[in-house]
This record gives sequence, structure tokens and C-alpha cells, in this order.
Amino acid sequence: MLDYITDRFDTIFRTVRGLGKITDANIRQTGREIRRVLLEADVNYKVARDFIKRVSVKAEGTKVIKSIKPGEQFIKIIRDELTQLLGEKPVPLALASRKPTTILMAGLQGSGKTTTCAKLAWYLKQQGKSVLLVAADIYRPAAIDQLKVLGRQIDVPVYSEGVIDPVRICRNALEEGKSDGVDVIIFDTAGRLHVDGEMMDEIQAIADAVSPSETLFVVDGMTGQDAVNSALAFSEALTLTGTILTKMDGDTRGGAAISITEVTGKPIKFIGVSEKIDGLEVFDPHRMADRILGFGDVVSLVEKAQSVVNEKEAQRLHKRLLKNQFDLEDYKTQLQQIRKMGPVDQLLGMLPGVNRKMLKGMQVDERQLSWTEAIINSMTPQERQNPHIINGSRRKRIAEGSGRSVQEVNQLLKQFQQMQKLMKKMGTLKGKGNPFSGRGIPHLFQ
Ligand SMILES: Nc1nc2c(ncn2[C@@H]2O[C@H](COP(=O)(O)OP(=O)(O)O)[C@@H](O)[C@H]2O)c(=O)[nH]1
Ligand SMILES: [Mg+2]
Repeated sequence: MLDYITDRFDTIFRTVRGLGKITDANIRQTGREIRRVLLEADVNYKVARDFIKRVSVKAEGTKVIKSIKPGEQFIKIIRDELTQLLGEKPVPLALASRKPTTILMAGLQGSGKTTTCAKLAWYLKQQGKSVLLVAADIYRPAAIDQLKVLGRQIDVPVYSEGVIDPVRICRNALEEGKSDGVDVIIFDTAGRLHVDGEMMDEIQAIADAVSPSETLFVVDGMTGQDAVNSALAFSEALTLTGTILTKMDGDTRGGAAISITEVTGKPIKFIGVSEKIDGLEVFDPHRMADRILGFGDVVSLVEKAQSVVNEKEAQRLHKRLLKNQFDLEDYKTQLQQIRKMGPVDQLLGMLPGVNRKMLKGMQVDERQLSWTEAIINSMTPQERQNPHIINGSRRKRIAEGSGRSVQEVNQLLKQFQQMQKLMKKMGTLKGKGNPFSGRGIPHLFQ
């Protein structure tokens, strides 16, 4: 996500960090560089221009203040202004005071409406809400089935009447949702390849019929300025209440994300980060600014860890660590938890200070993790608990059993030994000053 723009900001910041003081010349120079990066990322030129202006004015204001690290202060200004540009604070989904809350999805064909309807239904279901999905895209025969399949997957009912007037479908669905007492109704509508009058008329008629609590504009986050243009067309026809940017896991340059809030005046509410049903994140301007600027995304990392790591298990491991009882069996458990969190290079990319360029050159070999697991699997429980008993002939047996070489077995044992030594030292510190201790984070990340 956002590798391109992050790399470019990284280069700019390297220069800015080294500034002995802030001067007119370096404000201008940095402004020019940021402008170039933003335009290359396909940010709307007015948005880019105003952004540079605001950053420059603020930087001007700090010229007189004696600061220990002028460069850092300059970077903070850029970060604050970018956060502001992205909307400052997360804006939660507006739930109606009287149910049902109605959510209308609008956007071009292929932008990700149907997928996002299901993701949103899943998200709301997780929060204990009952949801009804409505299939109002009657133009592509597969669209109704697509929603039905997704609905089945997450066990959420899908209202459909086949190919009849979509406005009628939506009106009927609203009635049914009301009488069933569902909390939220999500309307999946048809999109066209381009903005056209007929489509706008139809979605306007649907909006009139159901008076949605939220009208969300779904847009492909990879499309840059096109996203902004179609957002404007849709907001002329409809009273949009927010945006959902999809496909942010792709090779997006960030132009849509950076421009769209300022241009539409409406907040980004969610971003789509995978094709899967749980690939929806609540949008947070602060976090997004940090992602764009390459300051890492510790919050996402922690959330990810918390979602897959069993809290009790983590505490058990933590205790064993402190008591210096951590063995290869525990090590295996941790490896499995890390693997559940997803591709390792993606995780590394979320850590602040990890240079993406470096990551690109570095092949993070996922297979290493499975090999390590295979080696541990080939050990007897006794060996896992007491690695020191693993002598030459045992090593040979383990190597054969796991299909790895004796050298690899040796290496693993050596690394584990080193880790144990380190743990011993850490154990005496009793986790002091450790921000993650007891929070269910795999300890290999500490
Ligand atoms: N990688 C990725 N793919 C997505 C995301 N959202 C949607 N898609 C894919 O985009 C394509 C179009 O999505 P669909 O929901 O059918 O779009 P619609 O025509 O607007 O209803 C499908 O292949 C989806 O799997 C996302 O956040 N990430
Ligand atoms: Mg669709």
C-alpha cells in the first residue's frame, strides 16, 4: 500500500531532518519537492497547491522560534497538515436513532460496491447488529448471485426480487426490514462504467424512496484524480455522507485518498484493504497520514496481533518467558501466531523506521517459517522441552524426519539458545519499560 509515495517522502525527509535551521530557501525547496511528489501521486493540483501553501505558512511561523531540531519540527508540520487534509478525526458510521439505519451504496461499476456491502454487513454483525442486504443491481445477472453468495458466507439475509424495478425492490426491502426489526439495511446498487444520466436518475429515485441515513460513495482507491471527478459527479446528484476507498491494498499512489476529502467535503469512512470479507478498516486520518509518510503503522500492527493472538495463550507464554521456561514448543506456538497474522514483509512494513526500499530488496522467505515449524514438529516432546539433550544422532534423526538439513537443525538450535540467553536478561528486567508487555503481542516483536 502506498509504497511509491512513502518512498518519495522518505527521501524528502532525509534532507529535511538534517536542516540546521528553517529558512525561506529551504521552505521553498521542500515545498517544491512535496508538490512534485503529490502531483506524481495524482493528487488534485489545487489540493496539492493549497497544502503546500499551508505547510509553508506554518513553517514560516516557526522560523523565529529557536528549536533544537528544526527539521523534526518541519516534518511535524507536514504530518499535522496531512492529517488535517485527510479529515483530522475518524467519522463513525451514522446510525439512525430509530432503526433501521439505511445505507445506500453508490459508485461506478467495478468500484467494489457489492464486495463492500458484504464487508460492511460483516463489520456491523461483529458489533452485534442485525443486517439486511438488498440486491438492487438488476442489470448484471451475476450481481444478484454475487451478493447472495457473500450473504450466505457471513450468514446475513439478502433481499432480492430478481429483475424488477430497483426502486420498488428497495422500497419493499425497507418495509420488510422494518417489520423484521433489523438494525441496518444496506442497499447494493448498479453502477455504470462511466457517469451517465440514467444511472444518476435511478440512484436518485432510490435515495428518495428510502431516505438513507448514509449515502456512501464507493470508489477504487487506485484511480487517483478520476476518483475525485466521479465523486463530484455523484455528489451533484446525491447528498453523499461519506466515501469508502477500496483496493487500498493494491499499488495505489494515494492520489484519491489525499484529494477526496478536501474536494468533496465529506469524510472517508472506511478503506478496503483486501478482497476478503474482513478486508475493511475504519478510516483514521492520523493513521493514514503516518502510513503515507512512512512513519509506520504500529496501531494496525497491534490490532492485527490482537485479533489473532489468543490473550490467555500470550499471557501463559509471557509467564514462561519470565520464569525462563520458554521452550521449543512455545517457540512453535509463537511462530504459528505470527504466520496467522499474514505475510511477514507486510508486517515488517508496518513498523516505523523500516525502510520500504530495504524491504523490497530483502526476500522475506515465508517458507523459512514453515521449515522451522517442520523441524520442531520432528522433535519429541521431551526434546522440545529440553533442547540441550538434542545430540548428534538426534539432530540427524530430526533432519531426516523434517526433510531439512542437519545444518538447518543446528542453526535453529543455536538461534534458540541465543534467544534463551536474551530472554534471561530480559527476564531480570521484568518487562519494565516494555510497552507491549501483557498485551497479547507475540514476544518476538518486542
Ligand atoms: N484487492 C481488493 N479487491 C477488491 C476490494 N474491493 C473490491 N475488490 C474487488 O474488485 C472487484 C469488483 O468488486 P465488486 O464489489 O463486484 O464491484 P461493484 O461492481 O462496484 O459491485 C472484485 O473482483 C472485488 O473482489 C479491495 O478492497 N481490495
Ligand atoms: Mg456490484
